[in-house]
Amino acid sequence: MSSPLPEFPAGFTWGVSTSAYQIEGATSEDGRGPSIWDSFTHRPGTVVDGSTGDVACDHYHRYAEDVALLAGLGVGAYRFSIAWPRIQPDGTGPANPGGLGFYDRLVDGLLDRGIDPVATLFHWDLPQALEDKGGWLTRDTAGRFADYAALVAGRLGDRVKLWITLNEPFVHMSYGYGLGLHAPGRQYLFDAFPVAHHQLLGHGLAVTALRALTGSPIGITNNYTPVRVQGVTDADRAAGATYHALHNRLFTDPILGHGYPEIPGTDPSIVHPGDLDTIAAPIDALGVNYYNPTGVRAPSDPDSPLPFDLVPLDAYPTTSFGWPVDPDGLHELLTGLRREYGDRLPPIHITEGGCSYDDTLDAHGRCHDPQRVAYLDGHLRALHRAMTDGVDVRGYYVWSLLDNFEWAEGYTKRFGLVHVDFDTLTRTPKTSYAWFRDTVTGPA
Ligand code: IFM
Repeated sequence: MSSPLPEFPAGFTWGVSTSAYQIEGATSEDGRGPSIWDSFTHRPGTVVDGSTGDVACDHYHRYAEDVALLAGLGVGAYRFSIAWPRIQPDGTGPANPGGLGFYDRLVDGLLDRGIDPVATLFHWDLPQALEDKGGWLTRDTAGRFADYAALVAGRLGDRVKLWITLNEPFVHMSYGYGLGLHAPGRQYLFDAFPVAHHQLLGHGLAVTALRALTGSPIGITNNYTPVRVQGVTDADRAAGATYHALHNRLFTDPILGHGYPEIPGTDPSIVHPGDLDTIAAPIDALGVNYYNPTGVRAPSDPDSPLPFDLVPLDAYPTTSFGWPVDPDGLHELLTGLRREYGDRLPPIHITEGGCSYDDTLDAHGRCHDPQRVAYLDGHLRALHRAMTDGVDVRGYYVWSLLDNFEWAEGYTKRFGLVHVDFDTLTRTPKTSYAWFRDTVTGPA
């Protein structure tokens, strides 16, 4: 942080991101139905601290305070997600007025403060009733998702400024249906491939449904990771290529019209004629979430069920999650996307970037988080270099506005620019909040 940050182009969007289950709480109010995350977190042993999102940051009741925090931050956009089970408690049928009303108030509150609402339609909280019918393993869920998207856009289509269909479908597939570490907690390994296809199909159908109801840009958000092969053998390189195909290409190739990459063990028979055209419906924005690179090598156990081992990268400092901090990885992945997809690549929005550290309040009630400031500073410089090198990036959203419920890690990982005391729900802006405000609004 020796020199001032380079200048970003006029019109570049600065924002912050959150998601419904991670902050809202109020899980049974105003007609909301149960989601797979309610069921999962209430099953003993699923979340490290035994916690749930029942209250989370209580954003559902405190959203006005949170909108004021956004206004104080000076951001131009706020990315939040809509909880499907608030809109359709059982995942089908007419919209629940109580659920739509909440997002209506939130969107208007943002617009009143000059903040663009950016809405993600699915950030992993599937209505439990749909999971009971097979969830994303079932083709029907794709159609249900498009119906839900239409209900939301019918109400908010005139005011949401950017639509994101799905958040990180790779993580939802692999953690939720492959490894069982997230809801719904299924452990199907490569048999989870239908979850990829049906999420993609749902995305494509939702894009078409949204087009009819909004003039705002539409995109999808993927999580990307530069693969660092840890080994020198052909088998290590092959393992790296497989992991790259799975994590980085499975959800991007078909959306950008390239069809599916070769992935060993996946069953192509679930892809019906016409599906790839539906999935490749043109999009206006690609959401990119970047946190860290991943070390990969050939499996050390010949009986491993996976065709790769994921290994720690010792050369980097780590966050409290143990994630390696490598700002150059952001430059590498952005220039790599540009190289791989060329002119098919839509404008990129970095819909998430951030880090968890063990942030505490000092004796004066302040929260000093210099590591987060350094993380963001380094990543914004890398982003700027990628833009100078020709990648079209329109915005950067910090994950997250608030410390929140970090899935299987419960409340043990803090990603916020604002500290949350989970006993009192008091919000305390951290040093990084002031730093980001100065970055967004320019020197005083
Ligand atoms: O908290 C998550 C978010 O829900 C999706 N992207 C990564 C974040 C940090 O793990």
